Amino acid sequence: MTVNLFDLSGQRALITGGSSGLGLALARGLAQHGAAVVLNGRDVSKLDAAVIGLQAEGFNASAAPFDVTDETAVRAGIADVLAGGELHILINNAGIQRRAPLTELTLDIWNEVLITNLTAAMLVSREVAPHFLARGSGKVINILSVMSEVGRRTISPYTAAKTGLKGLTRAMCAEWAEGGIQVNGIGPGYFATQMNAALLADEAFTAWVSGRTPAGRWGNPEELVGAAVFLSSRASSYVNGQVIYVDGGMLSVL
Ligand code: GCO
Repeated sequence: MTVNLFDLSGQRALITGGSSGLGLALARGLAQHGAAVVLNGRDVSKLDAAVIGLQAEGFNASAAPFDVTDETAVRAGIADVLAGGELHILINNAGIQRRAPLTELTLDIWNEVLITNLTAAMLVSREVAPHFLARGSGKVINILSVMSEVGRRTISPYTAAKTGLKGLTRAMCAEWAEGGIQVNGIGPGYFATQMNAALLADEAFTAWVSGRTPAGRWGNPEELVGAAVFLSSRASSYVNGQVIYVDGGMLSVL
């Protein structure tokens, strides 16, 4: 009898920041492997357009519009998601990028990045975990970055947040693994997304990424799906507290 360890049929996944970029690519990828996907976002029209697009492709997709940085909104939003059915997978993908030299950084920008890229993952996971623990199973995937390992000029809040998210991944593992939850991270390298539009428009920077990445190119959002399907599936039932870097080799080579 053939077994497909990566089959997500019967699973329901919530993807924060799911209406565009890597989040939407991950939602489509999990749906392609059988999961029902719930897309979260703050912009309702953008979110609805993404959901309608996935539904038009024949996937089971729905919207969960709430602000992942607002504790009260998260509590109500997760209650709504759970009222719609069981949840099995949480992908903490929501994130922003704000580039500025540290000496010009405002506290507002620092706080905005840290609360969106780090605190939100805690708020959403803290709300979802009790349901996973009650069932004795669940998957939490935090979307880190190569900036969880290295720094680059002008992105200090993002780097601090993504490094913190690596630590939070391990902390969640420490508290929830015994309860049947696998918590892991995925660390993308440089991917061609809207968040990086300014970088992609900069020929010198794009050339630097291609030269600094052993694969010699930027990643395509759908290239992140494999790691997400693996970490969402039975194939990773004994994988916990780990980070899979999908970076074309960038972190492994000087
Ligand atoms: C930047 C980029 C990076 C990448 C990604 C790498 O300004 O250097 O936004 O942060 O997008 O996060 O993993």
